[in-house]
Amino acid sequence: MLFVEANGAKIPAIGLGTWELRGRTCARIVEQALRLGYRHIDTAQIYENEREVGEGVRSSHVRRDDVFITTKVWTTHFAPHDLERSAKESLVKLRMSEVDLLLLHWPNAHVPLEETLGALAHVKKQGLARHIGVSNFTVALIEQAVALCSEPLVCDQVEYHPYLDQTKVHDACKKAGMALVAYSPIAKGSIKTDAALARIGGSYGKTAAQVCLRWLVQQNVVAIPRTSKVERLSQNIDIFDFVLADADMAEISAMASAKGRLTDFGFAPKWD
Ligand code: 1BO
Repeated sequence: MLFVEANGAKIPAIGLGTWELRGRTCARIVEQALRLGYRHIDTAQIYENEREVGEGVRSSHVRRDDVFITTKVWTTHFAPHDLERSAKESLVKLRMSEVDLLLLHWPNAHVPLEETLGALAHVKKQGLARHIGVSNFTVALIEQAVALCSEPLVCDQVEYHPYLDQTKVHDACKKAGMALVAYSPIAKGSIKTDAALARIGGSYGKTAAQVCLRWLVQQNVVAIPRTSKVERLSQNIDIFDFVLADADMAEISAMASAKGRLTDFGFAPKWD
């Protein structure tokens, strides 16, 4: 497994995303993923599965220190006391003494960013999170956050796949020494049937989804594909034995379109 290093954090390049995985399915898939070699699990308070993620980690018998766990604070808990309480609640549900990475899940214009970041940095200093970062932040918000936070931010977790151009956000992350973590990296499954990616994969003996994940990792991006199918788990980490040629990287990068974004909400920021 490759790692992406960012402001002191060493993040496994492929993680398991758990958005919309619930109950027994979630616990079982986390356990299976760890048994297959995953060392990075991504959850969030709003996913309502932190308890099951913790259960899956324990039943895998992989040492806690060997697993990189990310969770996220929901936007209604951005006032300083709420943020600290929320982080503690997540740890109780996970049955862990700290997470490896704690993120602000989405920007919230109704709470001053400086106050929220102050609380996030405080939670880190208390030892509840080894690293902190943000999610769904635009370039302008990344720049503000970096200027306001007393502790280093290690990533911006955003939607990223070949159909969505994230060059500006990626450049802002690089400038700040932060990693870009890609959620929905196979575009909610639509990459699997992409003819161009399947053709490229043919010359490497890989599937379209594997080519897509390799394209992300080869840009030093962390990807957190979600699946509830065990056979897909193995395929999604079987991407470290080939290298995409420059021409293939460029062809995939040219697929992005203005309509590529799949996750948007009324409360989202004005995207770059
Ligand atoms: C509402 C959750 C979006 C992805 O984490």
